[in-house]
Amino acid sequence: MTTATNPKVSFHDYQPELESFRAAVLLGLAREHKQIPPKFFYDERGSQLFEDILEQAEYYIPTVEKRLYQEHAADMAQLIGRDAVLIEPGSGSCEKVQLLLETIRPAAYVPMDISGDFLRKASCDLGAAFPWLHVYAACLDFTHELRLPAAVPEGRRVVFIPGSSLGNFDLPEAQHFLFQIRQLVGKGGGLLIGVDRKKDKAVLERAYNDAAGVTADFNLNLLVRINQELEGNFDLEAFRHEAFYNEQLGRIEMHLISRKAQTVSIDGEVFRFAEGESIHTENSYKYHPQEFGTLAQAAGFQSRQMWTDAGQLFGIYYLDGI
Ligand code: AVJ
Repeated sequence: MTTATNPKVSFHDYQPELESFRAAVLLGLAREHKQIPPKFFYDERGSQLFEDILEQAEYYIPTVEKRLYQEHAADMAQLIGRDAVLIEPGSGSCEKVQLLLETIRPAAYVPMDISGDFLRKASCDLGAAFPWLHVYAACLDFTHELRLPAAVPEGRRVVFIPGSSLGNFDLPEAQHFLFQIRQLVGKGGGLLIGVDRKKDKAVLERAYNDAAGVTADFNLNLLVRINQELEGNFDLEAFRHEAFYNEQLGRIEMHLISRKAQTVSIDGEVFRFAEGESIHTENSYKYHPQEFGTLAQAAGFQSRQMWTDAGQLFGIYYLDGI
């Protein structure tokens, strides 16, 4: 389906898991350690709040990563080659890719996102900003399936994953995801991926506890969603945001902590919370370059180059499918 205004921009809706928010919440809250997967943060308000997180000074990733793309765009483009099919799972507002498009000049760009309205707007804006670009937007849950719209032309496939999205996966999931990417791009395809590095605990914890409380709102928005979409009755005042670095597991953990003993009803089901009990909402794994290299290699990739900042906060890797 093409959009009315720009024939080079098409939108393909694979209707990602319509029922699964309810199932994930009811199952996740029935567990001994309550949890809800982070992909459910991203309704329209959640996607907007995430954009706001990217503006917070404490959240160093966007600034550092942006500078790396600006400084090394030519090197990256050289490795990717002209007329590639550039695929971005979890594309959000498509902001990062814009730093590279003029240099890479791909034959096609395939943004993938679970949030349809957001994806639609981002694709149209991108089409307007880059009139030469062919955009094939795919609305899907990339943690579930990585598929290309049939209309996407042939060409060398390169997957682009900025922003350290890989951090949300635990080790077996990350392994599986990289393997899926390797299957999608094939031998001779490529992967350009930004991965957050292990670093000082205080720096990490500040990044997920910004002073303006935007990350807290982003986390708590999950409860707003449950109230709105699943007839929940969470009292937002009775839960608080918590984020800390679990050094042993090499990950930031985000939780929603019950401020008191209470019960909450969702869709007619009642859930009990003890005072201080948590709903685990997100993990964000951090990788040493060596750790990431080993992980990618096991999935069929060979690291060609890594770019990092002077503070060694963040790494961008280019890898070949082998
Ligand atoms: C989108 C997974 C990369 O882990 O840093 C940011 C999400 N959560 N602040 C991250 C997030 C809270 C982000 N990733």
